[in-house]
Amino acid sequence: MSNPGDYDAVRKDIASLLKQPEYDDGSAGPVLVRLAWHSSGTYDAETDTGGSNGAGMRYEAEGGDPANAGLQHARVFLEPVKSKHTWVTYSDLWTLGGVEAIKQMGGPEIEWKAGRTDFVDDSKLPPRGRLPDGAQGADHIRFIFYRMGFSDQEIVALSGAHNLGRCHSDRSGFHGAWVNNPTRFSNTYFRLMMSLNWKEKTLDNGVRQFVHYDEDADEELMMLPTDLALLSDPSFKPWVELYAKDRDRFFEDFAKVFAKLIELGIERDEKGGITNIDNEKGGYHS
Ligand code: CCH
Repeated sequence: MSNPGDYDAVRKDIASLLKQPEYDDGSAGPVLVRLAWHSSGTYDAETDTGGSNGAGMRYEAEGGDPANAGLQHARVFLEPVKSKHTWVTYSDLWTLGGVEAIKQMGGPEIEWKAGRTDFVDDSKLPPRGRLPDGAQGADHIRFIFYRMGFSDQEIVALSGAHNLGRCHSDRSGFHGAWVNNPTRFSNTYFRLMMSLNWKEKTLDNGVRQFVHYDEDADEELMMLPTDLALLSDPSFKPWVELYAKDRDRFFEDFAKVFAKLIELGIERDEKGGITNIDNEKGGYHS
């Protein structure tokens, strides 16, 4: 147990659980980043619904969305941190988990603010189907990310998170990692997207993705149809080119846009206190 508000103690415990020799590429980091993203990425600016507040993924309506398959691993990894620091809310813990994992994997420092609550405000519940589908193209990506209020530049910067982790046949149906070292944050995803020769492949389960095989590498690399849509779209492409050649600019832009992602749906006063959450309206208690 730590003192309520001691987020440095929480960060330390997140950092020390990242090493998981038995899991994937030996790190819980990538799946924690995906948890932070999926908990926030349900936001709809027009109706002001969805977003990280409320940690709705604990319940079947959101947690059982097929788009969230596999994220229970991330939640289980974080559970000992929650048991130790009982005062931290799940919604703060899940967003901080992503931020701390990115930092520990060599990525930028991302601004993170506390204060999310675990009350599920029934009037803000997102319907299923708000997260992107990797089998689609540029129109779909814009439809999903414009709904949250992101620009083309921000969409490309955020997509750079695919430098981390991998696809799992039993979760999304896609298979493989985007880069050879998927537990190190860098701009390699953009560099490989531009420099390798990607070939379409239909997996045994019928899912279509793009692959590159190099004899010297341990494993075939992959790209989703949505990843390569960034390269074929005239407004996305210049950002892919910039981030492929300017790592520092990518880190800077990624840090800004990830901070924006995890704040979607949250309004704060000058002191950082959240002003638009009504605990009284909560439908469930944590
Ligand atoms: Fe992603 N992502 N993502 N993604 N993603 C997957 C895995 C990760 C899409 C589809 C998939 C973002 C945007 C998109 C991560 C971070 C981000 C997988 C494999 C699919 C499919 C899931 C599996 O099988 O386990 C699509 C489509 C889009 C946009 O169009 C954004 C934005 C972020 C974060 C900023 C991370 C990290 C992973 C790896 C997870 C892991 O378990 O290793």
